[in-house]
Amino acid sequence: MRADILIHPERDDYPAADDLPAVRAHFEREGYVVIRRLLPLAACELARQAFLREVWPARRAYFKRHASGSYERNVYTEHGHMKYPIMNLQDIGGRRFRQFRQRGLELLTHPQLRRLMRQMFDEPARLVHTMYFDGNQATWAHRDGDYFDSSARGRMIGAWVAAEDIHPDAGRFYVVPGSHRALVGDIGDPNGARYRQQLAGAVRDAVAPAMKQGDVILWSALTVHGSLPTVDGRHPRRSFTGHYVPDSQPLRRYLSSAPTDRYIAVNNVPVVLHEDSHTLGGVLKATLKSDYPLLYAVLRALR
Ligand SMILES: O=C(O)CCC(=O)C(=O)O
Repeated sequence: MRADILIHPERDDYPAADDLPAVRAHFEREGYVVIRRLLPLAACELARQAFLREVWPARRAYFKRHASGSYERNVYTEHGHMKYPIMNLQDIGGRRFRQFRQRGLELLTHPQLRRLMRQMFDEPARLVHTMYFDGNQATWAHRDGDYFDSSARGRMIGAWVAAEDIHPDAGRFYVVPGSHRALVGDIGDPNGARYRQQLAGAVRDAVAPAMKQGDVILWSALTVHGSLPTVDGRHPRRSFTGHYVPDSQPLRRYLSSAPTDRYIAVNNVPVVLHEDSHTLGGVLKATLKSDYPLLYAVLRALR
């Protein structure tokens, strides 16, 4: 645990999901809110099991990673957890991981979450970015809105979904209450050292809620958050995150100029695709990475 982070004792007086005024008031005041048992345990379990069955044993397949932004194979911790999260499961191609992709996206677009997002935005939501976590990469302190956001600054909302009961020592997700209103002005390149230093400095007073299967944390695009260092590496932290924007607003990306108008629909929620899955070349590439990784590795080495 970082010695300089003060983790507040859990008060757990979060509003109930159906008390919308209280949910919104907490979110607007603190920059985050926890909703207990929002999602059915069975839906969490289907997604978690699909990971264990399809992705965890796949030593050779390539998945896009959050930390590097590149396609890499699974790296396992000394306790056998997949260390680096998978980014944008909607872009996984081929057939080999289709249950994981489908079940994960079904969880992030579940009618309960879809309804909550609609209420938060006063209009339907679009899912623009997703992640899956097994082990802990110890995510650096950041604000999502420095990487991408809705066209109206700060309106994007992140959701962290516990796919299982998360052990407190697994490297809990934390947020810095009130930070969505505290940091203003130019804080530089979000992949640069200055940014990381400045944001890490903002993490004095964090909240790291204890999360049980089906619990969800929502946070604002401008709220500083990350994950605590792992205390006991035996424990995984299986979870999905989704980032949502109001459907009427374009997604704004600060670090890439990739087009944003292609999507699939899952549970009636548009889910933005990030790879060129609309071209034959794009489909072939995505299929190679997951279903024929050895061939992909050879072609990559020849390039
Ligand atoms: O749980 C984590 O490690 C970080 C998740 C996160 O930062 C995000 O989804 O934006």
